[in-house]
Parts: sequence; structure tokens; C-alpha cells
Amino acid sequence: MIPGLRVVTTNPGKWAEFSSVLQSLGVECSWIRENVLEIQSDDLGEIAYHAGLDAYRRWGGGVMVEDAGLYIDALNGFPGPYSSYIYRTIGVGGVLRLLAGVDERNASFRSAICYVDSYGVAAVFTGEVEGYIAAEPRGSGGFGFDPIFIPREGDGRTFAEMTLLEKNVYSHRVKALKKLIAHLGDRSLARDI
Ligand code: ITT
Repeated sequence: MIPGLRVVTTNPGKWAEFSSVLQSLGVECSWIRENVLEIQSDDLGEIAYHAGLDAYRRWGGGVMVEDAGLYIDALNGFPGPYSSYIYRTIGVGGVLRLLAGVDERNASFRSAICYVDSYGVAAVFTGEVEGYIAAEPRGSGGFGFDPIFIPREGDGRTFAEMTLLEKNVYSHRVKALKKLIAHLGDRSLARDI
């Protein structure tokens, strides 16, 4: 049995994606809609790790947090760990303006999830999806930069043109979450032996 998870995020879009996968796997989950410590670093995993320890200090074991970002090749990986700030300041339109006239549109979304167990042991799991930045925003689903991100392995639609379940097939977030689930599954199997 995988223990219940408490997901700490202020972002309702992230919670919707996490909870849809966890519920489909029969894993109990609940939402803690609070901010956690966000250190300054170029490394999503390091940001998530410190956020996870902060969440553990405040709410105890069985918590998970995520740090995620959009990495645009032509901008040397910008906005990356600064994605949340860039979304709130210049937004989707501002990012498209930075890429005006730029043919190289390769980009990726990355996710780092930190899970902290009841002993205070933290583990980080990462996921990535490669794709392209669209010429203009399309679609009304999802959140954040979804209207301008086209996954490479998709059918040309942006994430915002997909249903939540379709986005889950490709998503960086779900790839990281599946690694966490495998880790938790292995541990409870090991305990049963
Ligand atoms: P929490 O820290 O409270 O979880 P947040 O939205 O601030 O919420 P992040 O610090 O991880 O989360 O910021 C990631 C930003 O990157 C997010 O606000 C979006 O703008 C963008 N982003 C990450 N994953 C995304 C996705 O699946 N779709 C669209 N945009 C995404």
C-alpha cells in the first residue's frame, strides 16, 4: 500500500494534474494550498529539495512539493527556474515577444518533485517533456505557458488545446510523479517482505 500524499502547492492547475493521476492509481491525496520556501538556485531539484524540507517542518511526513519551469533553447534555458515570476510579469505574450523573428523554437518543460517521508528523509524525482514554442497562443485549457507549448511527441496541438488527461500522457509533471510512485511502491513492497 502506498501511503497517502499531501501535495503542497498554491497552483490549482498543478493540483488538478497531480490529483487526477494519484486518484486513478488509487493513491489517497490531499491538497495543502500554501506557499513554501523557494530558495534562489539554477537547479530545480535543489529548489524542490529545500521546499520539501520546509513543508516537512510545517506539516510533517508524507508531503510532496514540486518546482517546475519552461526552458527555451534560443534563450539559453530562460525562464527555467524563474518561470513563475516571468509568467506573472511579462506572461505568455512577453515570452513570445522575446522570440519574435526567432526560428529556433525548441523548448522543454521540466519538473522536480521532492517527497519527504515520516522520518524526514527527502527524495527528489525529475521529469521532462521536449517540444516547441508555438507562433501564437492556442487553447484555453491547462495553466501557465500551456497555450504556447507543443510537445514534440504530440499531434501539433498545444498543451492548452488538450484535455487534462491528454496532457498527462506527455507531461513532465506526470513523468516525475510516476518515478515517485514507483519509489513508494518499491518501499512498501520491501516492507512487506
Ligand atoms: P507552487 O510553487 O505553489 O507549486 P507555482 O505556479 O509558483 O506554484 P513553480 O514555482 O513550480 O509553481 O512555477 C512554475 C511555473 O512554470 C508555473 O507558474 C508556470 O508558469 C510554468 N509551468 C510549470 N509547469 C507548467 C505546465 O505544466 N504548464 C504550463 N506552465 C507550467
